[in-house]
Parts: sequence; C-alpha cells; structure tokens
Amino acid sequence: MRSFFDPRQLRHRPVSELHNGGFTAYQETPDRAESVLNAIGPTELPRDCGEGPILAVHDAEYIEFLKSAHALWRDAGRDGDPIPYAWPVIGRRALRLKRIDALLGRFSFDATTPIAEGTWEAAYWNAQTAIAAADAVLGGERAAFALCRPPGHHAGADYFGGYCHLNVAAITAQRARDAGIERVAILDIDYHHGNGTQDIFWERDDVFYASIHADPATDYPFFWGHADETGGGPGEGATLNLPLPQGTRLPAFRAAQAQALDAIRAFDPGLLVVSFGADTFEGDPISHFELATADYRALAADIASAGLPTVVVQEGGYATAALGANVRSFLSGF
Ligand code: OKP
Ligand code: ZN
Repeated sequence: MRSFFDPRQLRHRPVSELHNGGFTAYQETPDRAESVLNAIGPTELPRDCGEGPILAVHDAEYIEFLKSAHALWRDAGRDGDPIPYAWPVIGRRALRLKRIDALLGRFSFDATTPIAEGTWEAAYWNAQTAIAAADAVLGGERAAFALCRPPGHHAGADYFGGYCHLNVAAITAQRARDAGIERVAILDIDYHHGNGTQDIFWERDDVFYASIHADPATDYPFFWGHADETGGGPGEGATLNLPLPQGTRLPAFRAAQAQALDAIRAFDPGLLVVSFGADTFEGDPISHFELATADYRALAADIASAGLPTVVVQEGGYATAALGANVRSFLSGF
C-alpha cells in the first residue's frame, strides 16, 4: 500500500502535559511515528498543496492563531509551551481579544495539548501527508495510508485539544468532496470519540461519520460520542455513535464495526476515510480496550471487504514499542 509521511511532522515536541492533576511527560511523542516507520518500510513524501485544503475545513482566524500562538506566548515573557487554562464557556460573549491567554481559551476545548515551537510546521505537513494519501486514492489507488502524527480527530473547525490541531480525517474527506466525490464516509475506530470530526460534519448530509469508541460516560472526551448523538439539521442520521464499555475485546468490537459498515454501505459513499487509532490495543497506557496485534488485521479485512476506495489516516496509539506492529497488522488486512 502506498504510504505517506513527512519528517517535518516530528517537529511538534511538547515537553509535558496536564494529566491527573500534575504534569507528566507528553504521551503523543515523535517516537510514535518512528515506531511505525520502522515497521512499515519506506514512505513517500507528500507534495505541498498549500493551505487551501486546510482552509476548506478550518476557520482562517483559527489557522492564524495556530501559526502565531507560540511566538505570542514568548512575547508575553513566558517559558515552556502555551497551554490554555481559561475558556469562554456558556453565557460568555465571543470576544475577539488579543491576549494570548484569551486566544488559547477561545480556540481550544481542553488543557491537554500544548503548542510547541514546531507545532504549526508539524501540523501543516501532517495535513499535507493526509492530502497526499487522499490524492493517491482519488487517482486510482485502492487504498493508501497517511502516517499522521499528531492525530486529528479531536480538532474542530476552530479548536484544538486532545493532542490534535488540524483534523486530518476531515481534511481528507473534504478533499474528496472537492474532487467531485458526492458522498464520503468516515469510520473512526480510535479508542476515543472523534468529537472534532463529528462537530465539523454535524449538519452535513454529504459526509457520514461513524465512530466506535469507549463510552464517554467513563472516558475522554466525555461531552461527545453518546449513542443519542445522530447529527443535526440536514445531517440528522449521518452521524452514528457506537460506544463500548472498557474491557471490550475483538468479538464485540468487530460486531460494532460490522454495524457501522452496514450503515456506511447504505450511505453508498464514493470514498471511505478510516481514522485508525491503535489505542484500542491491550497494552495501551491511557486506554482500556483489549485488542491484540493480530486483531487489527481482521478488522481491516472486514473494512476492505466493503470494497470502497479507502484512505487510512493514523490517529492515536500510545504503546509506542508495539505501535509499529499494530499498524503493520492493520495495513496487512487490506
Ligand atoms: C487522542 B487520540 C488526560 C486524559 C486525556 C487526552 C487523550 C487524547 C487522545 N489525563 N488525554 O488518541 O484520540
Ligand atoms: Zn485516541
């Protein structure tokens, strides 16, 4: 399978994250990508398609913020990396304040995701990697893999969080729409619900979003991904959430995925985007499903049997040493 990656994606290197009331080493490391690269062999560099396909999904003011946030933080005299800590929650006016602290709160939904010096450059090339995989499939490949890192599915049109800045799955889906594919489906099988992807396509009937994830009653991101969230307005019915309990193993996961694939087949998309997270792995340090390395091949084979042109984008997976083998197992199912 053609696979894409750009080494500039490694330049996002926050030092620490707020976790369980203290600062711990940042989990979403560049080593994750190295683990995958070592396991899957050579990848292709993306070409530079510019900001157009990013702005087709994300708000221009948000993109300007991402580019400038780290420098504004330094200008304010701060060490370390910017982390939001104050938000304009319900009832507050959407003020266009200039202060970096206010901007951080305006354009985020949580405090887990610092913006390091190289974050914009990494996020930009991360998006180009996804676009290159999309273009390969739009050009006739049966399937392609984008080794995206950082992940993307928690990022909304105008917010970051959950280790994500640019929503690579959404950018991929929109790329296909703009190339003339009338209906696109996204299957999100990361351990966590992809709140950003859901929000971006919530009111749209041309992009179907199906997600299998840990029940948000017990797991991050808590406020999205419940089974009764099915889309709004013209998008009613084009969002499908299948939360599963902690401890889920292959049989239950596979059954949920079969249900999602049935709904996707009924939607009759011209292209499928898979948000693939390997944080469903039994050895994952921040998650609580029990999938084994060999299980990923079986899940991918079920997806491949849907017979759709498919772009796989990497999302989570934090058991770094095993991540490469898990991704290789998944890709082998195609
Ligand atoms: C990104 B992806 C903080 C727990 C939440 C953020 C998880 C982000 C997961 N103590 N941390 O893999 O969906
Ligand atoms: Zn995840």
